[in-house]
Amino acid sequence: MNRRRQSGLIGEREIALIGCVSTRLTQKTTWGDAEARRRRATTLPGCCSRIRVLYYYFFPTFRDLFFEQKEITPFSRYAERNILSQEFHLVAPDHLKYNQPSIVSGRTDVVTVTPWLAPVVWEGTFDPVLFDSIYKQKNITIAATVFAVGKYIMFLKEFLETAEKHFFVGFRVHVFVFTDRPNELPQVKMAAGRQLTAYPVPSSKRWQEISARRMEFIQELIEKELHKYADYIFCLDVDSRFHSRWGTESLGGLVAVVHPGYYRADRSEFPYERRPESRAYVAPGEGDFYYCGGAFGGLLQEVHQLAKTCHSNFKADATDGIEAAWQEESHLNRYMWINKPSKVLSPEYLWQDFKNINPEVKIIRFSGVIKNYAAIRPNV
Ligand code: UD2
Repeated sequence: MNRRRQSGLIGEREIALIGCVSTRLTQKTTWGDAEARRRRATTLPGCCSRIRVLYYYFFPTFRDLFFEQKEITPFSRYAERNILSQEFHLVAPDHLKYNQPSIVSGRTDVVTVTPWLAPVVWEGTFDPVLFDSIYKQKNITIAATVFAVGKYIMFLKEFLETAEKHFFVGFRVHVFVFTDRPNELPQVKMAAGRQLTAYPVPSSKRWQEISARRMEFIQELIEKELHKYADYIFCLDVDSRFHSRWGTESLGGLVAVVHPGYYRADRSEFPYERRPESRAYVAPGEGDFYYCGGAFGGLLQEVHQLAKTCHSNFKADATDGIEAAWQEESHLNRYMWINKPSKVLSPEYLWQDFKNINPEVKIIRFSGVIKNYAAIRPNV
C-alpha cells in the first residue's frame, strides 16, 4: 500500500486517470497541459469528473482499480467487463414469477442488516429463484479455493461431493485444490460447466504456516490465472461439507461469514489479536463481528486486495517476530473491521458439527466436521 493511498490525498494524475475511465478503463491517457486540465474542470464534464473522484474515492475497490496504475494491468479484462454493472445492475427476467416481497413482515428473530446497511443473509431473507434468475443472465464464473495439505486431503472427497450437490448448482464453478499431494486427488464426478484443478503447494511442518500461507497462494492464483476469466471467488476450509444451498444469494463485493462460535458473544470475548505490536491488532471496544477464516469471498478484485493486504501484514509481522493469535483469520478480521464487507453471511454458511443448533439457525448450509487435531495436523 503506498503512502498516497494511506494519506488519502488525490493528485492531478488521479483526476486525469479517473477522467478517462468512462471511455476505456485500462487506457492510459494524458490530458495535455495544466491549463487544459483547469479549463476542463470548470466545464460540465470536468464537474462530472470531480463527482466521480469523490465516488471512487469512497469506494475502495474502484479507487484501487483506477488510482493504482500498476494494479490495473492484471485486471484489464476484468475491468473491461464493467465491474460496476456486474455487481450492482440486477436485471430480472421479465414475467418471472416468485413470492411477493414485503417490507413489513419477514424474519424478526435475527438482524438482517448491519449498521453500514450491508445485508446479513439468513434463511428466509432472500428468494433463491429470483437470485438465480438474475445471476444466470450475467453468465458468471465462480472460483473456489480449498487447501488440502498433508493429511487434510482426507476431507477433500466429501467436500467436493457435497459441493456438487449444493454449491452454486447450475453455475460455472472452478474449484482449485492447493495440495502437496496432487496425485491423491479423489475422483469426483462433476457436472457440466464445473471443473477441478490441483495447484501444487509445498508441505509444511507447522499447521500454522499452512493456514497462514493461504492468503499468499490465493493472491498468486488470482494474479496468475483467475483474472483471465473468473468473476467471484470463495475461499473455504476443506474439513467441511455442504448440507444445503450455498448459491447466488451469497455473491457480493466483499463477503464475510460471521463465526458460529461468537455471533452471540460480546465483542470483548472475540479472539481478535490483542497485541498492539501485530498488524492484526484490534483494540478493546472495536470490531463489528468475529468473522471466520474458513469462508470468505466476493468479487475477484476485492478478494485480491484482502489477500494481498493480509499476506503482506502477516509477512511484516513475521519479520518483527510476531504471529497473530489465529494467523490469517486474525488478519482477515482486522481487514474487515476497516474494509466493511458489503454482504455478511450468517453462521448458516459455516456452522460447526460439534455445536448444538440454535433456534434462529433454520438451516445449515456448510459446516466444519469434527476432527481429531492431534491425528491430522503435522504439529500440535
Ligand atoms: C480455524 C478456521 C480456519 C483458520 C484457523 C486459524 C474456521 C471454521 N476455521 O480453524 O480457517 O482461520 O482457525 O488458522 O473459521 N490445512 C491443511 N493442512 C493442515 C492444516 C490446515 O490443509 O495440516 C488447511 C485446511 O484447508 C483447513 C484449514 O487449513 O481446513 C484451516 O486449518 P484447521 O481447520 O486445522 O484450523 P481450525 O480448525 O483451527
